[in-house]
Amino acid sequence: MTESAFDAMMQSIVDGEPETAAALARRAIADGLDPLEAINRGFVPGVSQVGKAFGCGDAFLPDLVLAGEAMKAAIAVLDPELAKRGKQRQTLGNIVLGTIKGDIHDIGKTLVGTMLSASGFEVHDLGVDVPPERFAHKAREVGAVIVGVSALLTTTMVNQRSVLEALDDIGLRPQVKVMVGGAPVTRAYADQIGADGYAEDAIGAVAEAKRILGAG
Ligand code: HCB
Repeated sequence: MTESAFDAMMQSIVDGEPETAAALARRAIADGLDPLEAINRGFVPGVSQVGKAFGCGDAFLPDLVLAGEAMKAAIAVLDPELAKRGKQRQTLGNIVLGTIKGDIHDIGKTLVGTMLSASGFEVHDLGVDVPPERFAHKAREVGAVIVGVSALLTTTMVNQRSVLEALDDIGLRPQVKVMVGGAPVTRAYADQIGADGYAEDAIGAVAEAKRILGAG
């Protein structure tokens, strides 16, 4: 796969073209490219570029929406391929995953879920805008070993702490571990709120989940 193919993937996100993004994803699979490499070297640089432009006023909400839709179209093609590669592994435990209350960003969270299930975890994805208590009750219902909480906004990352409190309220701390992530979240922030783990990306989330459980 040439650099120009990765550039085309990036550009399809910047231009907000779901059909082009999906076609490039299909071609990547046909060419035998690792789907994760397509995501990390092709498509993610596109959302990063749009995010930066939005941050400094050079792009607007419709650009963000279109970039998100193009990214989703690419991931929808690559996702089954990622899952296929991780099939037939032993179950490492149940993980409850979701994007925190007030936040509807789900692309990264979904990717984390795919990689975790491809690596042998049973993932219960609660979706977006999830209240802290819902994470806790689902964790109890499925006997989760880890709760993964995503936040993409500085205004919603503060709610990640409430998930720890909600788990504590129903007696699930410290046995149920909490792993946080999302663009504004850092290891220092995770430590500050008392989370057990933090990951910068989906691959890191798998390694971190195993580390937390001592299964690394
Ligand atoms: Co959104 N948005 N957005 N957005 N958005 C961001 C996040 C900004 C950083 C853009 C900017 O200003 N530079 C910004 C947040 C600023 C801030 O708070 N500091 C922002 C804003 C402001 C907003 C709105 C408020 C805009 C508005 O309405 N005025 C609004 C908020 C809506 C809401 O949630 N209530 C909004 C809306 C949108 C959409 C709907 C248009 C769209 C989301 C579509 C969707 O998700 N279905 C969107 C998008 C696409 C973005 C950017 C461009 C990309 C996000 C993304 O998908 N990244 C983003 C800019 C950016 O992040 N660079 C921008 C790609 C994925 C793969 O990365 O970081 O999500 P990720 O996930 C990684 C990683 O963090 C980690 O692994 C993932 C996979 O590698 N990880 C975990 C994530 N969760 C984890 C959990 C774990 O346990 C472990 C690891």
